Amino acid sequence: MTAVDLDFDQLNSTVDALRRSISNRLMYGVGKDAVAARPQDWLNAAALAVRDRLVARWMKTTRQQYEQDVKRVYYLSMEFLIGRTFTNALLALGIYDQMKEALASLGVDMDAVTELEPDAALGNGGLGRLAACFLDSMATLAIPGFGYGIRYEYGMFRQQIVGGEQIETPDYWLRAGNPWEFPRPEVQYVVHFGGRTIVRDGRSEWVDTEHVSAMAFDTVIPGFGTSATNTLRLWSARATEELDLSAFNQGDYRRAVEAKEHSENVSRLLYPDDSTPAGRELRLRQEYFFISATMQDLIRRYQRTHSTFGRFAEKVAIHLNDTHPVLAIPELMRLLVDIHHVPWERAWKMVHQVFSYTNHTLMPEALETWDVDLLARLLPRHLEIIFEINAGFLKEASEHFGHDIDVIRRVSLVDEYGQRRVRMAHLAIVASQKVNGVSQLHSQLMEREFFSEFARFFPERFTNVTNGITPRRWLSQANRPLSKLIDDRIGTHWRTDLFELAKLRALKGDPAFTSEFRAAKRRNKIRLAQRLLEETGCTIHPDALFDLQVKRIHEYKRQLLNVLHVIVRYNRIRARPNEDWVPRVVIFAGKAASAYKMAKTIIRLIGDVSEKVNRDPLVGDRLKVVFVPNYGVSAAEVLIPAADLSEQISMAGTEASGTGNMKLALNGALTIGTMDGANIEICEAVGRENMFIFGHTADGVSELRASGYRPRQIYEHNAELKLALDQIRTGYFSDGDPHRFSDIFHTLVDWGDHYMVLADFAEFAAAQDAVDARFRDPRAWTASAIENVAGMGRFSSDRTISEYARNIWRVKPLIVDADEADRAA
Ligand code: B1N
Repeated sequence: MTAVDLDFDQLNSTVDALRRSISNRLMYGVGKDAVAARPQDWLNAAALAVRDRLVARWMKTTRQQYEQDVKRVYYLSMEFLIGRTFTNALLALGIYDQMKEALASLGVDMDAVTELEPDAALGNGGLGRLAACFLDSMATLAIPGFGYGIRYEYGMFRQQIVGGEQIETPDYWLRAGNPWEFPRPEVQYVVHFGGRTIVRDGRSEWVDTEHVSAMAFDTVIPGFGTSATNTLRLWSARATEELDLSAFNQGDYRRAVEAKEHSENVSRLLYPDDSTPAGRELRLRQEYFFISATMQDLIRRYQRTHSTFGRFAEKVAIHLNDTHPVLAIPELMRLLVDIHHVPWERAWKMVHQVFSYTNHTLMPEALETWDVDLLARLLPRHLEIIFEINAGFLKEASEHFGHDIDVIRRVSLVDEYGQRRVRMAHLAIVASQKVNGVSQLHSQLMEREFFSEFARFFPERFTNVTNGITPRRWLSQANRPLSKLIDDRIGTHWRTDLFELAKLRALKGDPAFTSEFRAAKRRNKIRLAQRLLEETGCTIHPDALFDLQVKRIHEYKRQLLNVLHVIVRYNRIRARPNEDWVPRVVIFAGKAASAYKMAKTIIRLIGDVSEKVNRDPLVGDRLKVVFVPNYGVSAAEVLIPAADLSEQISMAGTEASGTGNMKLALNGALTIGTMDGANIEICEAVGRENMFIFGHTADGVSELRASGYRPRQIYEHNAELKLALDQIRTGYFSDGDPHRFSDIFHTLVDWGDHYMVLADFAEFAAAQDAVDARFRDPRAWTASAIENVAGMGRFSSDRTISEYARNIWRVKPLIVDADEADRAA
């Protein structure tokens, strides 16, 4: 920053200046008098005061981007799971303490009003949260990046547990207004659907379409410790004509309004379907809606400073966050060829240079495909383009693979088995210059198994970029006791260079540090215990081992393995109540996709087991089971810092990376986990002796499956496991009702146990015993916890984004201030 900017920022950062701004914003922004203001009004006024301070930086960054004619990255994602913004922005600006004091001087408790901010929950889970961490890192590293997505009016549903069952209620997060967004009614694009294609003068045209307009809403993304900012641009659907005038003039007012409603539905709600199939027409409309507006917008931005497309690939990188935005590929082809009259071959070359694609799952049922008939009806021109891309690709491929018809069928963009479908991952791979997985194991499985033919054909295309998390939100903001301790010992620089945490290793033997480290964890555990008491009426003791499994409910993540162990432990305690048990609180949190029956039954089972265990006087504080409703970013910020043990127990080969595993280890939890996803790299970083690794490896899983897996045999030979499963089957946890959980029993014992829960059970239980043994020795436990924190440097999303910037997008950071520009020149 220049000296002038610094002075300006400092002047604006004083308690006095903030107090004046808040009062002003309350009156002129919110339209309230201090005596009449409710807590929500104060929050909005304070948020506007913070936003004002961000805007100056934002304008400056945008100006510099134009001046330096930088290459820009467009990060296309159907999901951005941002959570709350207020505290995050205060920390980025370095005005947290001043704001707290300013609000206090106005008689407002900042902690209380902070809790009123709704989460921006525009995502399902890991994939959406990753996009949010990436925005934070791109801004912090001054990478000129734009997030593009949909401004859903209803985000991820709110989860309530009623009578043990998940009930979904809508999340209308915009109810109290959104002080962080800037509506841009002047930035609107028409998006077409339906119609048909014709050829006129040798050119394809898409005609007789229906239209929706996409209107931009911008949010500033502040960088930490820099004046650089970025933009998240979200599209909202508007009817192209306010009302259907013909219907209106015919006196059919209701039909006119309905048509408007219908076209605006496209940005109404987030599909709550994480890694489970959601093949519905409205979803396809959403995907096309947002990428069409985005492609038009980025072409317009490019054309503002360039008169031909000659430098397009030098100035633009477009990243596909999974296949959900893949229609951007045929859309860019269409815009270039049909609208801007670029010859096909040249357009295809440009498309290939700008796109890159990250795969986030290999679960066959989650790989997106779209019915050819549906595409023909909704996007006929795009289907033609996809067929043409496929023809070109198959021609090359059959030369390469020596006309092996089986291989050609497998790699084709169109799945011809049964009802014809377009394979979106194949389209992404064929068009992109780089394709990556999100952990070493996952990228390996992509190359060796799922996309092996593509990897042979395009070996230079495939690469790995292991996921990361932002230390600003997940340590600095969520865990203030530990952050403060770290600041005191090694300084504050770790926020932008997480490798600094390695310095903590030297403090492992320092008694003062270890006892303060333990005290910080205890404070977080007490905070969680208080929240749980308020919210669920459940009492837990902060000296117990807090054992967390917090993530979407899915069979592959194996919450059932955890529950089975809880039941076995419960039976053991009842059998030998006088033994010296390590007290444990097993905490579950997570949402089930609304149509995923088995996931919902698992929630029910957790609830029923918790009822039985928590009420058993013979068990007391030795074991408690809690299901925390409505898991989301804000809940995670309270739960994760309080964890002693992190459950990362997916069947090896199924969890692409995981990022909760990183958040928990960064907050000093020890991991019990399988050699899956990023667990393997965490293990490398923190040392196997500081984790509890168990279970089949990915290769082990394949071998067991090939050799004929028989779960019933395991059931019959493991008495403790058999008892637990029989209790589930006979209604021991369900008031004698044998039907409630019979599907769970049969899935595990009789129907093949697809995720090999029983195969890993014995080792899991043994690993849990090792956990208890370590926990009994607080010094050994704390030493391992410190090793975990110290080893987390490489899991900063700053490292991840640097890799994307260098190897995939080939973009350089913006030169942020004049001094730097001088130095560079
Ligand atoms: O993406 C995360 C990974 O850390 C997780 O391991 C992975 O499960 C997650 C369809 C998905 N993969 N696929 C999805 C989300 C929504 C949807 O509609 C699929 N989410 C993941 C970040 O890399």
